[in-house]
Amino acid sequence: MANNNYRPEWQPDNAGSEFACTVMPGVMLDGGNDDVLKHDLAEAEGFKKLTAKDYAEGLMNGDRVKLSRAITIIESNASKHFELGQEIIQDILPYTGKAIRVGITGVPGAGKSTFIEALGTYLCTKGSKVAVLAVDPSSTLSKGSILGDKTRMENLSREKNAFIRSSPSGGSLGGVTRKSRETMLLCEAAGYDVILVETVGVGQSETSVRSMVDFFLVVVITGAGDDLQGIKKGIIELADTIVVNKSDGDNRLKAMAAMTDYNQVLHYLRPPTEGWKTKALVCSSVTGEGIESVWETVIDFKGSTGKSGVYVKRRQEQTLEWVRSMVDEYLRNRIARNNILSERRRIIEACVTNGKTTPTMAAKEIIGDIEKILFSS
Ligand SMILES: Nc1nc2c(ncn2[C@@H]2O[C@H](COP(=O)(O)OP(=O)(O)OP(=O)(O)O)[C@@H](O)[C@H]2O)c(=O)[nH]1
Ligand SMILES: [Mg+2]
Repeated sequence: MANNNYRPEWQPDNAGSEFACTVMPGVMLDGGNDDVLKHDLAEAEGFKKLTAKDYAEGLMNGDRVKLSRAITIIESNASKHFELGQEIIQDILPYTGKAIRVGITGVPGAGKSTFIEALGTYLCTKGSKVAVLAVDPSSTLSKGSILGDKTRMENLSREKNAFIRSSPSGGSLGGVTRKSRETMLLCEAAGYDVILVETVGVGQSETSVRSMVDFFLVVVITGAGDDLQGIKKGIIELADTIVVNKSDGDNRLKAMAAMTDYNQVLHYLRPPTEGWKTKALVCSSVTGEGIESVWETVIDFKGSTGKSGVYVKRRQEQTLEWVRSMVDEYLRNRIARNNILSERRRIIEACVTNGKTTPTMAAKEIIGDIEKILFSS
């Protein structure tokens, strides 16, 4: 450290105020006299002392601070937090499941966050409590994305009935998905009746979000003349509705034309939800036009799939699938982390590559090793 002002040591000696960068003092374990630090530590102590029951009661009374902290516990990778987190989930479980869970995806820049801002604000004015979660299971690099979103959701973040939370970052795919699902349950117990989940990043996030929501909405835009190719067919096949966004100003007619094109394509695709016909709609997240009819579509969906039993059946399947995927992931990790197994596998795989053993024999040997090392007691 160059001097007592906690300036970084690489800063030139004659640096003026244009070097705005300062370095925070480190955590003083004892003898520190920093009031802010003491306050933080005291708060962290209190935080630890709360029981699962305290959290459960707090969040059911609509205490947003306790909700936030319960989510932090769920997101923590520490094992002591894991136990507490599970106890909280167990306590609140009877009070979950009442919200409608809506997943929102779309290419970067399609306007997902702006759409959520418009829809969320609309729902709050109608008396709903709206929780917005961003899920990014595919990447640990986009930790900062929610910061951009907070500014894009400026009105919504001021609503007292809205709660916005970024994705947990880091950890395995299954870990992030678990955290997002449990966060959703916490929000439901806290009385949020609409959960909007934005997918951030690309890759597996769409399927992972599809597997945790009731209704899946794909936001698209008109563009360089390749509207229908611009978005992967696989994603369209997951959609319960397609929303052509940015239908305003000069773009309005183009958006309407795109909606017609999408409706034609949808005609030939099998919808992902039994008994529900996926339709394309238009809206503008800036002017708000069309937002209400998007929501009416969600309500229609809930009504008709609720009546047919598809709604409940999907939730049950999703929950069981989640349990199975956690077991799968546990087993995969245990195998991958075992050094002896890794070394054995490497040798056997080399034998396959150079033709010394057949794929079937190799698989048999690898499985034999797994049985012997991990499962023979
Ligand atoms: N004209 C117009 N612009 C919009 C509309 N919706 C979003 N935008 C603009 O489009 C840009 C991207 O919007 P975002 O909401 O950040 O898009 P996103 O899909 O969340 O983007 P990522 O989170 O980066 O994937 C912003 O500049 C918005 O102001 C709309 O309905 N009309
Ligand atoms: Mg966004």
